[in-house]
Amino acid sequence: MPAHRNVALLCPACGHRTTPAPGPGGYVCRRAGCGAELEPSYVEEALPQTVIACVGFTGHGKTLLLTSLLGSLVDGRKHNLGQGALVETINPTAFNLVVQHWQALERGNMPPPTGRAFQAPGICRVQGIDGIPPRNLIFFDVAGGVFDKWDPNATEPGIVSMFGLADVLWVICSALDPQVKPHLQLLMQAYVNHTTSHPGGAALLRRKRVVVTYTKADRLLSALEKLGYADVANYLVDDPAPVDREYRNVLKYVSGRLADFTCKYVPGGPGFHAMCSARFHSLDYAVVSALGCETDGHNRLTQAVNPRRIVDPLMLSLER
Ligand SMILES: Nc1nc2c(ncn2[C@@H]2O[C@H](COP(=O)(O)OP(=O)(O)OP(=O)(O)O)[C@@H](O)[C@H]2O)c(=O)[nH]1
Ligand SMILES: [Mg+2]
Ligand SMILES: [Zn+2]
Repeated sequence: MPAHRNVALLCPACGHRTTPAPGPGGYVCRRAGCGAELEPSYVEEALPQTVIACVGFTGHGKTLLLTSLLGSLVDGRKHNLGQGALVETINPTAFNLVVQHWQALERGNMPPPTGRAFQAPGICRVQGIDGIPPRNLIFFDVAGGVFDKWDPNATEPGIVSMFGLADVLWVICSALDPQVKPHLQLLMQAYVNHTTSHPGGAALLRRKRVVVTYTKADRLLSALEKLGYADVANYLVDDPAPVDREYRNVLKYVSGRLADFTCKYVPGGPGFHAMCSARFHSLDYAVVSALGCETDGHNRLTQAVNPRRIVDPLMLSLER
């Protein structure tokens, strides 16, 4: 039997780790009740993988960030990952939706809110990024409603499994937004308590990274300026530099400035920062705008979609 059939990989349909079984078109998931087909290139080119899970209350911008990031990367739109960077989809069904949503945005239409709690993750292969060996990226997006009352015993098993598998948690927060519940510590405390109450839980957390991503930066600009973060506001407006050492230094600088902003101005920020610094492998901050402009309140964009800094959380997630 080829060695790759013994490699446990993540099944995009059920969100569990599986060793592939032979199937009609190549391979299928071995888990009872799933049996989904697995793409041969996914099974046979077993690249190292990074699992990224989006965590955040409803309406904070998880789906639009993933739509802008993955839709534009797969589309080959201009980005600062470098000329040789190649991003390819592995499970076309999950990506069809992302690409449809991205194309809707390019026509000025907003995609609908995330209905089902657990969605199949999107998997893509990235290569040719300076300093980052080829790897598979696996993105989970869930409906934020599950975080409003995080109860692992009552939550869909796919979501609990997602938390266990994630290498990086993207904590998605629309800071200073009166329309959405923004308490950062509440978002993570129940999950951290639950995990550390199990044997090995504290060690599991110490292997995970946290990247807080402040969304809807187009709405934050003037507040950032007023509160003494004009450097961060300028960073959002400037055109992104290509991914190189200097860019990485700037990312870390901005991350530090946003840590300061978190502890001073974000509800639940100081407790969150202290807890995540102590519990997780690393804690970084980024700020993005998936749209780059405001919506008109009727699901239309007021200008052409113009994402800002959406590659930053990804780069913070892939750094060693
Ligand atoms: N101005 C502005 N608004 C945004 C941006 N991103 C998201 N929004 C607004 O926030 C709303 C919610 O964004 P979603 O990405 O659907 O939020 P979500 O976190 O996926 O929400 P759930 O799926 O309900 O958990 C959108 O419909 C937009 O109105 C942005 O970059 N700029
Ligand atoms: Mg969503
Ligand atoms: Zn499966």
